[in-house]
Amino acid sequence: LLLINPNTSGPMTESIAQAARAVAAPGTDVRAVHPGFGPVSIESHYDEAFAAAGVAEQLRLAADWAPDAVVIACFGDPGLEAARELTEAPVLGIAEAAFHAATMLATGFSVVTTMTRTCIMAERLVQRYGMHHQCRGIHGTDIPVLALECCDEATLRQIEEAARAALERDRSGAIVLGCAGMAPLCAELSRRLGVPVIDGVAVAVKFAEALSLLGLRTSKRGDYALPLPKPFTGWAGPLAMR
Ligand code: 5HY
Repeated sequence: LLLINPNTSGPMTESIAQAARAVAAPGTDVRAVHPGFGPVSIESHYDEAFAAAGVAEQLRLAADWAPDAVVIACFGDPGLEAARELTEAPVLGIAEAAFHAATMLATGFSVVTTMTRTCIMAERLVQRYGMHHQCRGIHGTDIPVLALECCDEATLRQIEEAARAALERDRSGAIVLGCAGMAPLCAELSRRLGVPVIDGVAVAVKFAEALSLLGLRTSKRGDYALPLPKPFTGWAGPLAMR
């Protein structure tokens, strides 16, 4: 399983990998990577533009060992559709996976994420994935993504309180964690809140295993067919389809 952290923070890649390996089946070899270029955290549309290209770069680099499945471990699911064009393996974004899991556990869920300005990204994903009836609210905490790398009790309490307020305000039954960096907090938050708290990293890994074991792969008919070969100029030259 290819696990891509689309930001370039090494410590965050490692914490995401630990969360994935904690739930992966014994036979699943999780190979965690991040792009060779781009932002250390993804907190804006500008960051996300480069992250999407970084996801494509890592998929192209992994082509020679042909992953059985791919997980994009950033809550904006950057580069998800382009990634699906590049491989026959199932490709899962952690937001899409978490949304689907939440709809199986509660009639309504709330998202608690990092910077408030990134809520628009989750809102657009909810619309794109058709989850607008089940997602009852998306709430920022203005915790910077990289602040989660050394999450103290105060930060954990801040996320807990935001989730508690969201459950009340939205009349939700479950919480979706809006950042891959929150993965290590999932179990403790679920214990404190007494509701399902869904970490998209763990869910995406198990969904990916399930699809792979069922032999279900990305369709190559229509818009997920391989991109047409054409030259790419400048630094992107090596990323061109031959
Ligand atoms: C993430 N950013 O999961 C998102 C969180 C967000 O660098 N990893 C990031 O707020 O979009």
